[in-house]
Amino acid sequence: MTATSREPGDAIGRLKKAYRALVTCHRNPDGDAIGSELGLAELASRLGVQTAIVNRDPTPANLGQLPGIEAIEVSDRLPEDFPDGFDLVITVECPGLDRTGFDQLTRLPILNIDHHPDNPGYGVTNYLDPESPAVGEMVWRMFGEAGIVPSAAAATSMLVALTTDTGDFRYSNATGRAFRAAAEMVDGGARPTEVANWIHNHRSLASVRLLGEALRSLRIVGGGKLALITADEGAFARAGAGPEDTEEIVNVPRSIAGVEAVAYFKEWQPGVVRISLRSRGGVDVRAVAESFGGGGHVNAAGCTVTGPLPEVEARVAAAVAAALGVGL
Ligand SMILES: [Mn+2]
Repeated sequence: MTATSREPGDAIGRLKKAYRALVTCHRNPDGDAIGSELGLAELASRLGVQTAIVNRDPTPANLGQLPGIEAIEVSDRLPEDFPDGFDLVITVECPGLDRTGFDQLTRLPILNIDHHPDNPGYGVTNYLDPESPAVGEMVWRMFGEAGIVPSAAAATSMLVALTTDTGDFRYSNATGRAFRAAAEMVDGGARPTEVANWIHNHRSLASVRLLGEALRSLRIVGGGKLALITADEGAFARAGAGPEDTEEIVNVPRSIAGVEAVAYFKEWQPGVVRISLRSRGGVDVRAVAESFGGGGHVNAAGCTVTGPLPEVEARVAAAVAAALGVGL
């Protein structure tokens, strides 16, 4: 018998029946996955249920200071005593079981907790709410349903989940429901300033130096609509930066008034140019990326093109300008 519900009652009932649960989330975990796991671990413990949290990929560095984070084990295999030492698997934020990066999970009953609309309900118990702004908010509701007041640490974890999944309460899922849950979490001891610091103030020095290098290269073309930035081998060397330091940089030129698309050219390896494309509104940079063998979303895409940097820049800039309907 399987059960699927938008309400937390069945999930609480299933959790209460367990003695030890394996908790896991999707590969390359984000704040919602990690924060929800930590909230669930506290809820389980308060219900007398033991947990082991095992993720396939490391916790992002900026979440490393979350209270209770040391409970998360990162491994490419399930614990030695799986399945015998457990009687429940809880998957967090996984629209498909394969997203966990583990096989064998079906050897135990699965409690599937997710807010992705395409989750098919592969668990024995499925707590699925596509209207929820974050799985962290769904776990918050589980506490309410169980009549348990979360600790300030758990409230903080769930506020991290909600804050990251709503893009600091700026995305379309920043609904009244999201703000109401956040207000309860803050009343419950979560500190938004601390959460914002963890999420945002953990850049590496090398990434800020690389931002400087990239901004020095800034060119605005196409009548002010297209911004181009580049970090070549020399820029990476001067900044002491590597590929892991390139994130977020592309969003800086996108914030310039009038700019509708950005192309960011990264060459940390000679002759191989990684390109990140960003746009606003209906400007389809995915189509541009696809024409160079890459892919992504309409407003955020990428591709890798081999060849001399100036030549690659010229070809890709021309394609983005065409998508914008402007000349260079
Ligand atoms: Mn989520």
